Amino acid sequence: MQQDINLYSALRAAFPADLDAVAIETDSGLRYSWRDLDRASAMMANLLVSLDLPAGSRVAVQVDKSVEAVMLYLATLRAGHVFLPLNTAYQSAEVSYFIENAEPAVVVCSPKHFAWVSTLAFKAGTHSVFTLGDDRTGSLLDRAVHHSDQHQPVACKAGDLAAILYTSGTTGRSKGAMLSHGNLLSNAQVLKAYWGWQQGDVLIHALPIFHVHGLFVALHGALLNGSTLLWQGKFDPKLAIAWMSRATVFMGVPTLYTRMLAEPTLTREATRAMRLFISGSAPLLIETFNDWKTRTGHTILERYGMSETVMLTSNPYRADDRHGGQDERRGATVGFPLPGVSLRVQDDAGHDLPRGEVGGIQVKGPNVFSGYWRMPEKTAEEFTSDGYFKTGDVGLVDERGYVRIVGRSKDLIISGGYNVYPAEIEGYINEMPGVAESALIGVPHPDFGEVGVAVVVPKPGAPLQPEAILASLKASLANFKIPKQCHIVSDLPRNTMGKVQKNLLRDQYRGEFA
Ligand code: MLC
Ligand code: AMP
Repeated sequence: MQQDINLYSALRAAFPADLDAVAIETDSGLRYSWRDLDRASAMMANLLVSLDLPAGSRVAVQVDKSVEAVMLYLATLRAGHVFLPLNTAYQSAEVSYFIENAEPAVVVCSPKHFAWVSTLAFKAGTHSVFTLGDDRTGSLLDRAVHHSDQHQPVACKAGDLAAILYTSGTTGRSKGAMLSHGNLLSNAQVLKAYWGWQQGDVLIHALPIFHVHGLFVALHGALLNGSTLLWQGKFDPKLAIAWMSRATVFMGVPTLYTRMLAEPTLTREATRAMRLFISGSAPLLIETFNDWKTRTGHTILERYGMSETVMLTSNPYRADDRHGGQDERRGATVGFPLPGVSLRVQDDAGHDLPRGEVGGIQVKGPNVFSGYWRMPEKTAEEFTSDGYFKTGDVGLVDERGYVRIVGRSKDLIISGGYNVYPAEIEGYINEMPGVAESALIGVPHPDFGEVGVAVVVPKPGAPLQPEAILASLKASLANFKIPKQCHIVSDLPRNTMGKVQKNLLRDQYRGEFA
């Protein structure tokens, strides 16, 4: 259920009584207390208030991971504005689109990017541009320090916007998923109970904080439990394992698990103090699930979610008798719909499918977003007439009630937990001189799970070089979107309708990184 409360107030209420206890300890040895989080976010909130912006103004943030960036997120919630986090890998063409589309009143960027980001932002009508480095530098902190460390969070309705997360579309431009205070808080409360968060829990936070997984699932989980976070600016498998003797919870995308499995220090002894390992954002291979169990004795809990919905399903934390006493964490499944989430599988004609049959996964619940920012038609297309959100994931509910994801109806590659939309990359390649057409496909990769491979057809007689195509993409796009391989071919396989048969290309190139 959703409550009319500012998300920050709900998180603040869970802070421990001893505000001088350590809330966050970083990999560079810094320690921040709960009082530090409260006071610094109050100062930043007061800075935002001093700008006299309309309620619900967007605060777009593209900065390296730091505790101060968390404070800025909390400050934005407190002040009743809308947090818009951006992947640090995005380059100017990508950032330009987000700024023009979201029209943020405030933009916060890394000091090293101030020149180009501020040019874009002021052109788009942004009121203020601040900088924030990952070493406690930048104009945001310089300005915030002059403001009071007392701030009363703005009163909120459950439906008031808290964040906008951009997610690329299979066609056209990225869409901003609008998430409310109620969406985020209700999901965090459900996960707190479902995953058995308990006193004394300590979370290893190793993910970026510009996506649902690191920003909401991991951060809210710890804050709502008053739990200390061990904070990595960038994922370091050796350090994560070393920290496990004094932590209890770890959350990661599958790549983080495979990278830790490659470390000889990952043993039963090293993980003895740990209570829970959670994986999500991309499919966890059954080999990884099994290897982890063999090496550590722990069974990874896999869950499933999206930017538009936060968390939807989860394997059980503890076996209970809701499903005939049979509950356990099962590899290659994403578990059961979370309490409050209604999930169904439908065929293309809009009929509900029985257990065991594969179709489109649809969901409804207090966690599901209200729509895409300023895109009412796109929003309408993605919801059914009875209010279910069409996830674009294809799967089934098995005979025991576990949800299994078997594919996607959206043309999407998930690489190391980041989404790459082939349509966007193909659009760039097709604009290059000498290119007739192209296809981007996802193939298995031992580290990233899946990576993009570009298959390009030249115009007659055009001398195309794969390296030149990749270099040209690198100049404009975020690094994780760059295909890991490029092939020049004479034509693309098509079906009788003229549609490119990506499945045949995938079969042809699937061994590329095996
Ligand atoms: C980095 N590279 C990637 C990549 N990450 N390529 C493809 N896919 C990725 N995910 C590129 C780098 O630019 C570099 O290229 C080369 O690959 C090697 O980089 P690296 O140093 O090995 O990568 P690293 O910086 O260590 O990053 C890997 C990673 C990171 C796995 C730690 O990708 C990561 O943090 N992923 C987590 C993403 C995440 O949080 N997803 C949650 C989404 S929320 P070059 O050419 O520059 O050398 C969501 C909802 C839900 O999906 O359910 O949770
Ligand atoms: P994003 O748009 O970044 O939020 O990515 C959401 C997508 O990630 C979902 O629609 C799924 O396709 C995928 N995803 C998330 N968790 C899992 C999981 N455990 N298994 C398979 N796919 C997942």
